[in-house]
Amino acid sequence: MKKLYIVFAVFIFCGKLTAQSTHKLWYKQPAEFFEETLVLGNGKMGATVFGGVNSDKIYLNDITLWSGEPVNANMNPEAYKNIPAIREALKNENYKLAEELNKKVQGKNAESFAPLGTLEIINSNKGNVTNYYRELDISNAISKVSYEIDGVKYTREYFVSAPDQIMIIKMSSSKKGALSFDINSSSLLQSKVVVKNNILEMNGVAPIHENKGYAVLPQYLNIKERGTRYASLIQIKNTDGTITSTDKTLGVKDATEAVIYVSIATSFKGFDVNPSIDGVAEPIAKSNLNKAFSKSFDKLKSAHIADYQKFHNRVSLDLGKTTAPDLPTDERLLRYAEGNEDKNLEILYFQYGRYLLISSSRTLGVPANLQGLWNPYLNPPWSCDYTTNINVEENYWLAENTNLSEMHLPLLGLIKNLSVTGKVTAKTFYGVDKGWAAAHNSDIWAMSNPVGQFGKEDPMWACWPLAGAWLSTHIWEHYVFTQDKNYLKNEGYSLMKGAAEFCLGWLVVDKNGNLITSPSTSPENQYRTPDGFVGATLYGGTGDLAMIRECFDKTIKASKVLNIDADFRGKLEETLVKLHPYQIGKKGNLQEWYFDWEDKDPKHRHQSQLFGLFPGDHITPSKTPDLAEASRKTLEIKGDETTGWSKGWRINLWARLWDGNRAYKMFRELLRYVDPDKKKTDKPRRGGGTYPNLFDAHPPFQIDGNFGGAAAVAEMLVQSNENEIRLLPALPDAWESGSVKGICARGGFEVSMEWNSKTLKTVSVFSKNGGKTVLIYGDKKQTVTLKKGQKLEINW
Ligand code: FUC
Repeated sequence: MKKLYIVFAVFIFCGKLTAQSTHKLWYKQPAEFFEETLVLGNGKMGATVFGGVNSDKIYLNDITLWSGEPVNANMNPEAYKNIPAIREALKNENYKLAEELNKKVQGKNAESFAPLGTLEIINSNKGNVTNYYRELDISNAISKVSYEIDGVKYTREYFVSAPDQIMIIKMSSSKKGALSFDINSSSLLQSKVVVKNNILEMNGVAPIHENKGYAVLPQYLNIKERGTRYASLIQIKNTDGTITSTDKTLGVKDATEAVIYVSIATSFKGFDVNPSIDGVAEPIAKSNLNKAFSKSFDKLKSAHIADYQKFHNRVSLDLGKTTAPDLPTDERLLRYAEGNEDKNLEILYFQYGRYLLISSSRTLGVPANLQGLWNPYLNPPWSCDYTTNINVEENYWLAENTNLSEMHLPLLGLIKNLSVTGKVTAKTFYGVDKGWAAAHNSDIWAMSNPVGQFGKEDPMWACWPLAGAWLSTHIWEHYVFTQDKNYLKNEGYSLMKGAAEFCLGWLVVDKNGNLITSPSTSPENQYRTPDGFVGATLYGGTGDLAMIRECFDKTIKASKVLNIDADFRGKLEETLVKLHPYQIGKKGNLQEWYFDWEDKDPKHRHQSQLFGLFPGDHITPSKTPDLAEASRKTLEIKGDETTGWSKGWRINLWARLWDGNRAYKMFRELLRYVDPDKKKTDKPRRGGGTYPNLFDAHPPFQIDGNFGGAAAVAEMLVQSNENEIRLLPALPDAWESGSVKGICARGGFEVSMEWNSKTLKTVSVFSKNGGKTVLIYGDKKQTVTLKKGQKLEINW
């Protein structure tokens, strides 16, 4: 017995418990490719860790380091004058002309999220490496590397702290004085590196705008008035050995333990503030470094863990018994992709989505971008910006329901900024005097104009002014989950109203007397007219109208909650009933286009016509069964093979159709193993899925699929609106027994449940602010009324 205990203790000590983990990503080798790295972040600073033995590369990002400067929203002041001619062409069914003219309603493209730099630790202890181990523990947001050389065990521990705004790397060796290494700093941007007072310092500037090849022109360094500055400061605290330095490196010789402090900052001070004149980087980085350097490793670590767990621990999930073997995460994913059961991997993926949001979304006005905040590229895919026709919104689908409401605030901050630039966009591009509009892309400068480089690019994606309508629904979601009336009153409602005002001004009457948008596009699909024209510009696209329905519906609800603006509410109510109604096509599908035209690509990744089913909620199997059935048919026609984010969306759509098994089938496909983009193998595994580090593969890496997939897990377990909570609405057969704690529901409730043999056993509902809701499980309903802070437990 004693022996057994010892064996067990050894396993625990090595961090390699045999039950496969719900909270650890681990590997037996360092990362070679970006999609194998382990990422850390505090919502502002991001670190991408390779964990190499001889050279450990760490990419550093600051979420506020972007190319460009505050946008001049008035960039195409007469663009709106083209709208009547486009409408006329559309009225005459001259789609080719309308498409051409639509290009005149374009502005500049978005700016790009910039990589700050790379920190490299060059290890002086060379030799034969054994027992290599690398992990990221998402229960405490700490990554670790360990290995042995000639009998000496080396360990590294990495975390990025939010309370202390610092990255910490603790290096240690099991043998006294066996640790020696050097650190260097470099950047793909303009930079200068110096070592001063044993601090390795790098200063530089982001490019003023994205240009071909993304070259940062040297003269920008000397133009004081332009561009965001950045700084990175690195200092080492040693217990023994000596600190060494050259003019470009900092190191330690013959130590047993050393702690590396990494502080970064930028001069970004707001979307409308010149980052060169009014902001500084180095003094902020210095001040954070000095404060943190005075604290011990243990103190920093416990503050970091407490801060992170405050969010992480709010939700737990258990999916019942599993027989999957314990494997490194890359092998585990491969095994799962072969169809094997691994419930704890599914939990890990869900919690990893939450981990990524906590780590990337804590900077007001600067939400998680296309790659969260982990970007090593000068010229990242799609500029790593905010694409508003799905991607940035999908990033936030899990924020409220998985109990991370605070992480939603950065997006709500961007919406507020967009309402400022968007007022100019509404007037100058669309001729609408009231309200605000945003278009296909945005960036840290809250750019709201339609993109396309002033007429150079395809209207299929560049010309789409409905982002304000879509984004405004996030404000309602934040309110309806948190019941934060002050936020709605003081800030949220006016933003919603502004988005609705633009829509009111943008709608026109069609030949049947109904209201439609014109011009319209349906992100980013194209139609084929009966005479063979393939285009994007049309009138009355279903997606536009679905977003307007949601925007109006939620704005009406918000005005009722606040008991204000009765006249405006009346106008929205009147307009809602005049919108061109949904059409069911000859194939039984929900029509995407005004007419029952063919799609250029019937399997297209976007499904904006289903917006009302998810993320909206005006289509449901109970309220609108015909439209729900047509939505199902649409999804069937599209098939399940698609990009990462699109799979994430479809899983949520199937969940909303209460088809748990189909949702689960697609969830498994979202977790299909995908090789790193640059890895050369005979039979590369590509397509939408998941990379070895559990990053979502569009491909390339986009974080939206991670967030959409995690949100869908919650959506399969709990669905809600302001009046009701549906329990286990889309439970797949594979999740026969399990329990969940802390899922949030609209109305300000928190739900925990246990189920067995696919049957609900117990449910507990906690009310944040007091209120009434109806619990629905299958055919059974139960009304509950709770006081603020009250919790009710029911044996169902
Ligand atoms: C939209 C999508 C693409 C890609 C890009 C970032 O334009 O259609 O698939 O995800 O955003």
